[in-house]
Amino acid sequence: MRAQLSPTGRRILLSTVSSDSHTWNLVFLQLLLEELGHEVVNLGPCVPDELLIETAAAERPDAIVISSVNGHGHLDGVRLIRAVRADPRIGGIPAMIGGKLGVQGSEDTSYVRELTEAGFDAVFVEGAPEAALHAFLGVLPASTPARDLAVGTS
Ligand code: B12
Repeated sequence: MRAQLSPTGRRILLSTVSSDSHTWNLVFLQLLLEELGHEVVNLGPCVPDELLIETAAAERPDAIVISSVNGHGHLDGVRLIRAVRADPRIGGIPAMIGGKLGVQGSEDTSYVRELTEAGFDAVFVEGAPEAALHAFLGVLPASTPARDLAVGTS
């Protein structure tokens, strides 16, 4: 059953990348986003690109939020977002990524440009306040009501 969306709530597909088995970052973000009035589908750890793409095509979220902390996020993220942008069903969905995306610590932000050029709309580097994510989601277009999706309208 779908939770009630707040007026500023968005339907979020939350995931990590295929190599990443860390879970509490996803749990934390799901709880935070739900507390802020968003509806979250959390795919959990080690998500194959194909699973994320097919879930996005089925769920038609307002945004895709990727969290990765194992240090491979900058590599897996580029591959993943290129695949998302190349798929005409979901290529226009706003997407953001954050966490511990590299292995050089919070000072290293060299991957931000690569991730944005590959297709992410926003990259939240380590230490960025989660409030920034909420603010970014808040400026996205209002959510399509779930009942409209159920009858297949767009
Ligand atoms: C628990 C843990 C594990 C557990 C995970 C168990 C599980 N089921 O989750 C296990 C033992 C499996 C594990 C494995 C590994 N881990 Co580990 N792990 C940790 C540890 C100790 C805690 C992570 C955690 O749960 N944090 C709690 C959550 C709530 O916080 P968080 O993850 O930091 O997420 C916050 C922010 O990053 C931010 N955030 C995250 N994503 C996003 C996204 C957006 C959009 C935004 C805005 C914010 C945001 O918000 C979250 C809440 O504040 C950290 C060290 C640490 N103290 O952080 C290392 C750590 C993440 N692991 C690390 C590594 C290297 C590994 C391994 C590669 C080790 C190895 N050689 O095998 C493997 C990787 C496995 C894999 N395939 O991914 C490194 C990553 C290094 C890096 N990125 O530079 C860390 C940082 C340890 C270290 N200091 O070296 N790990």
